[in-house]
Amino acid sequence: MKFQSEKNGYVQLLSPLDNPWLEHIGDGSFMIEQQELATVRYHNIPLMVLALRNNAYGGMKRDQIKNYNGRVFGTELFIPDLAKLAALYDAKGFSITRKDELKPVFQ
Ligand SMILES: Cc1ncc(C[n+]2csc(CCOP(=O)(O)OP(=O)(O)O)c2C)c(N)n1
Repeated sequence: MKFQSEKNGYVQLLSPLDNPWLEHIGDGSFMIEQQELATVRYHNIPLMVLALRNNAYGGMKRDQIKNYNGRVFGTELFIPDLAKLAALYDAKGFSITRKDELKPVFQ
C-alpha cells in the first residue's frame, strides 16, 4: 500500500498492498481509532503499529497546564494493555520500555 501526499493536502491510495507498513501513533489517538485493527485483520494488511504511551492526550494536557493555570481536564486517560488488545485482533503485541528492546521486536 503506498500513499502519496498531494500538494493540496489529501492522501491518495496509489497501489495495491505490497509492502509492510509502519504506523507510529500516540496512545490516545490509537484508542480513538483502534477498531480499524478489525479492518486490518479482515484484509490481512501487513501493518505494524508503534504506539507511544503516556496515558494522556499529551499535547492537549501540556496546553492545559500552560494556558489554563495547570487545570487539567479530560486529557489524562486510562489506556489498557495494548499488547493484550493486539492479541484480540490476532496481532502480535509487545510492550517495551527500553530502547534496546526495540530491535528484537522489529526482527
Ligand atoms: C477522530 C479524532 N478525534 C479527535 C481528535 C483530536 N485530537 C488530536 S490529537 C489527539 C490526541 C493526542 O493524544 P496522543 O495520540 O496520545 O498523543 P500525545 O499528544 O500524547 O503525543 C486528539 C484527541 C482527532 N485528531 N481525531
